Amino acid sequence: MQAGTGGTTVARHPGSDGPGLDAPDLDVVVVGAGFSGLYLLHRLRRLGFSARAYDTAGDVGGTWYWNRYPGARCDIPTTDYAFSFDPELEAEWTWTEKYATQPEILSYLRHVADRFDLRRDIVFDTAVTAARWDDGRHLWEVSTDAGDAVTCRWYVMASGCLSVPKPPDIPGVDRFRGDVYFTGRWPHEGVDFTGRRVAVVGTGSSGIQSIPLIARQAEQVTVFQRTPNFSIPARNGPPPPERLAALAEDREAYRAEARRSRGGMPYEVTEVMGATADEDVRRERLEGAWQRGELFGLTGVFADQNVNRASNALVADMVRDKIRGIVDDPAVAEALCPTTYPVGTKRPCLDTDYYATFNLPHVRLVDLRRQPITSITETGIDTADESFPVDAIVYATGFDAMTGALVGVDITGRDGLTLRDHWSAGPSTYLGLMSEGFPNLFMITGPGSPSVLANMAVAIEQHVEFVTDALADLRAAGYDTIEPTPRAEAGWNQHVADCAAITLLPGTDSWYMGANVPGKPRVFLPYIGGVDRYIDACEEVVGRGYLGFTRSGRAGTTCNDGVVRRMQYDVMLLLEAMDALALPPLETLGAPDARGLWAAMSAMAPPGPDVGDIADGTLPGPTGPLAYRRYRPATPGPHPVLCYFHGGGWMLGDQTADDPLCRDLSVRTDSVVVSVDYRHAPEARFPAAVDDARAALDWVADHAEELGGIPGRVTVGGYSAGANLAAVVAQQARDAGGPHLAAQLLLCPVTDGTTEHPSYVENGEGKMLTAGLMRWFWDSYCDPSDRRDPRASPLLGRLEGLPPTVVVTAEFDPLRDEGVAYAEGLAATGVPVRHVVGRGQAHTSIPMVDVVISGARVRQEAAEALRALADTPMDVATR
Ligand code: NA7
Repeated sequence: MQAGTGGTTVARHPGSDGPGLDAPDLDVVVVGAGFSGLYLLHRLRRLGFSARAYDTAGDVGGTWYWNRYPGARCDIPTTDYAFSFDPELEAEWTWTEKYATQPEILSYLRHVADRFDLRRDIVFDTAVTAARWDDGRHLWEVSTDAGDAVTCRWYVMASGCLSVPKPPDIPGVDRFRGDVYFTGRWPHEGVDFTGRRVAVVGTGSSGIQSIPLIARQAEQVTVFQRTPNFSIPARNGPPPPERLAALAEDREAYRAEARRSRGGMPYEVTEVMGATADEDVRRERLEGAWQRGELFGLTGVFADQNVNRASNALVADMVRDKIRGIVDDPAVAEALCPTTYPVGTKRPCLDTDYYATFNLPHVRLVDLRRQPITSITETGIDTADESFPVDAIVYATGFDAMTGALVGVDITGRDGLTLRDHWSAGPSTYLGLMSEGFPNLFMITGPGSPSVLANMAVAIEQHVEFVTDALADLRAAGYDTIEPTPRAEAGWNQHVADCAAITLLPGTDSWYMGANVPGKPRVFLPYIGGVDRYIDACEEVVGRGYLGFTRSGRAGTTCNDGVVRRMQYDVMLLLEAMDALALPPLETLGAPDARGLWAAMSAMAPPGPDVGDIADGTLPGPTGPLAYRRYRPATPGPHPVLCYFHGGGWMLGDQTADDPLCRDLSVRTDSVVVSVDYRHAPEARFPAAVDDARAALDWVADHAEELGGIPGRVTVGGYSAGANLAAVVAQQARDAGGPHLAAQLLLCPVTDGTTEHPSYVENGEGKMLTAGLMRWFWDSYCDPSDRRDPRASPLLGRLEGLPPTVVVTAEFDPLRDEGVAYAEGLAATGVPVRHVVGRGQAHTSIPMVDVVISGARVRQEAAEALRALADTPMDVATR
């Protein structure tokens, strides 16, 4: 690997030509000997690095060493929940079930340890308690609870996402004199519940898996449920024949497909939208998910179920109906039905006979929402209404997920910074792999990586390969430290949060959000963009010379700063979908066909939100009537009025073309929106559209009251070329002494007749509005000699005295810079301006209501800014 392409070598390393740095005891120390630790040791050894792993357990296995409770199984099919790095290993191991039991998975991991002779580099029954970075010697000093102290160049936390059980936060928890068990720390010899009265607290996956088996033995089982979970039958049995057949046919292709998939295993991805699908299609898909018994089946019934509440409710209703069909007692069935959060926003479960267990006479459900636990007592559990004497309590109360194990070790990075302090407001990582200030510290499946939302086996293998390949690359290039830059890390955190924000998941109190641990910061912890997208990002980082990392060593110091993902996730998907359609560029079609295509695409868009009422009409234009459509909010009027002009490069569309956007603006700004058509190029060239827009504005202002508006509270606005017209007529209204405008709203406006701005170069290709298309629009609309006329290029007009203005720009828009210039120009002349930056947006994404969900935040910000500005005293600068 070459030193960073495009990177900047800024300094020579102090010891680069000298005797070299202190040699550490080991190249690598690994914490954990589960899936991650085992594969790390194997790969590190093969690459010639010395390595040692520590684990508090007495043997290998990680989560499968500890979680020995009855019924513990994986809930990804075991055909997929296994290592894929060695075809021989795969060939020699045969799983007996679709979802293997904990003992079978543990035997597999023991087999892996034996086969690759890994135990000789693992220290068991030993916890790493502290790790301190020595910045002078470029190494980590690692200490253990056995009193060992060892130095290493690289330190890898392979400590698992769900490995630190959460202490039950229940009053009186230490008082109980009977037997206490934690599902995550189950006795190795097993537990016989025969003849005993057992309480189980917690109904997550561990509770749901164990309760039916505990009920087979115990004399009495009382389940204390705080939040019901969505669970579907696992339908366990032999490994799925279709997956076995696909693996037998082409193992490598199957494994590659897993890595190119959203969840880390091959799975059919549907395009069926729950919100719009026919009833019989819905029914078939819902029943199919219930019958199939796979988690990704439940979370992927409909393409929109994780972003659209109505679609999600279809899936939730299906599970609730099934629960009601299984559980005999309607009151118990209702208590088992999750109703307070969308399905999939807490980790759903797979079960075997879970709901039917509540039909057994000796099993009782206690709904803690109705009768909360007041205290654990010496003899049992007291709720607000009752006392429950029991012989044993099983706590299935979950884990300090994703960060617990990482901050559980006292890790101190550069300048005495501890990881706990660095993450006090929530974890901050680059790619979920590293954190700034902690050189040479890697995390396997850390927060900010797909991890718990994916097939962990695939997530782990990919991380281990990234880390070990990175170490080999560093060694080859003469570096001995690597650390993310603050900018790269902040950019990744933003991307992780942006991806989550599109979905319903951050709205639910779940361990994905850290909500199950009192006092833990609420941050969406895993990366929800998918294994495939995540791997793309990792590959791009490496391909671009370790983008976002600083590397140092005898080769010097190379800082290759940058952000790997700046575009909003849904904008990226939109652009890819448009690419896949391979539509001819509009500018090659001629105006009539371009209009046809434009109209066809507009017709496919979701309708946008409901408004109070919509009416169509005409108003007098300079050469004939102009059609308009009026949107009135459902709230009591009168309302401010927004006179709106549609986008389409002065050539395409009409007063209804931006229907979803106009509805959205009406709702968000609580305004009557009057969308007025105007004459289009090339038939009617500049300044026909301006003249029409001017006449329309005058008419709307004169008729504000009839339109349901407040006289004198008229705003002008538009999108793209429509925003150009809005800006122009606002200047004209100022010059003519009226109409008085409360504000103007310019969404991605054209303000300048040149196509020279840097944003044209950066975003001129591949983002729907291209530089070529924009040139065609200009050429069709306006002679080159007219383009410096302020009626074409309002940026060149006089900006003083314009009404308060909201300018919205999109980061990936050829028009971005002229929008920015207009906002800056207005502000420089004292016009009150709010510049709303559509971070990660493209020109066409901001108005795509209910298609690009991230655009809603931008429109909301613009609407709030408009309300705030329009409410400022008007004698400031309006004439
Ligand atoms: P989970 O999924 O975190 O479930 C823990 C359960 O314990 C959940 O029902 C909690 O209710 C409940 N809980 C936690 N604290 C309390 C208190 N104080 N009182 C009553 N109930 C409580 O952990 P699991 O071990 O089941 O599963 C973890 C993951 O492991 C699983 O998703 C798979 O990925 C494998 P709450 O929902 O917080 O109201």
